[in-house]
Amino acid sequence: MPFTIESARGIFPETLSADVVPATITRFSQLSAEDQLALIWFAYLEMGKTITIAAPGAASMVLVENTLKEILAMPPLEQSQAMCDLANRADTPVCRTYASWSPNVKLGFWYELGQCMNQGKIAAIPEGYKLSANANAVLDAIRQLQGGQQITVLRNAVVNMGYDTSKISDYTRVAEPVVPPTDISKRTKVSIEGVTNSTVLNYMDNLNANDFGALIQLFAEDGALQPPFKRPIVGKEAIFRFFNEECQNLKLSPERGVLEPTEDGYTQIKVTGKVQTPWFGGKVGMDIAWRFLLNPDGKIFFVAIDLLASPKELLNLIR
Ligand code: ECH
Ligand code: GLY
Ligand code: GLY
Repeated sequence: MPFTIESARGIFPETLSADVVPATITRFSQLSAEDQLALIWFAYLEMGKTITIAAPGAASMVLVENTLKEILAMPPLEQSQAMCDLANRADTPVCRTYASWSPNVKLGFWYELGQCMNQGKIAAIPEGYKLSANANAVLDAIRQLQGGQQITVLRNAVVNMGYDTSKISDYTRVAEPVVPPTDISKRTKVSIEGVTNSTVLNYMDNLNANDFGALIQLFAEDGALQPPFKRPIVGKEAIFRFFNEECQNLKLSPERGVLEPTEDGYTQIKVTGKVQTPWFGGKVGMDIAWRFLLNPDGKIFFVAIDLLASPKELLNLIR
């Protein structure tokens, strides 16, 4: 076999991803828990002036209900402590429960806490809280980012909170129920300038239709998918779980691409375009590249999804 997952990660090396995102996440993670929470609160208030977050679905609210009630019942100082514990990744029952939730359930939980703060139902970030100099610098760095990069930093901060699951011997993963795929009659088809490959077109159309059953059939048994700034997820079973837990209701709008045969019957294809998350819809467009490597059977051996450094990168299709 000419490629390993590790070597496949290097296809289309000219692709410039938004390295400023992991750099900002690292700086953020070095702040105190108090600073982290206050910083997100301030960032959230500023962003809220121009973009609104969609309310989470009822199904994910049911999943966080008990924990929310528990926190609402606490005296204010304990509420603040519970939130700091989450940012500190402490070992508490709430932090263990939180750790078992999928990213969207975690985001829905904080969405509700934010609503409660606005309504004065739960301890807010103290009015006159002064961020440390470092925290102010990180907030400024976030202000400089493009919208898609800002929400990626926020999502990451939320996903990283709670107790470390690798330290919990057994836990049950909690995610929203999977919605049924879009009815065939209501599906849309993408068209991509420069690409007619059916695996790539079906990938986009099936993901847009939440048809994860059909989508996973496009992958090789030992195939891998690499989300932005993450290690590859390897094997059909793990990828299928990722689709069900984290990829519902995305909107992919690929625009253009290039295809070139490579070693031993493999084909590499790069596509660029926009992606919307259901949380922000059309208000935040993310500039994305997909770097596919298809095996000789036309199955996906590897696909990387990159958040691009700038809109200019949408036109960078150099091999
Ligand atoms: C408050 C203060 C106290 C602390 C906290 C607070 C609440 C914060 C809240 C934050 C909410 C943030 C949200 C962020 C959502 C971000 C979503 C993103 C989605 C990106 C998706 C992409 C998909 C790409 C993919 C493609 C594929 O082809 C394959 C699959 C996949 C304020 C109370 C914490 C409420 C809602 C960035 C890029 C294209 C890889 C998925
Ligand atoms: N409101 C967006 C989601 O539940 O994914
Ligand atoms: N933001 C990348 C992901 O969905 O994992």
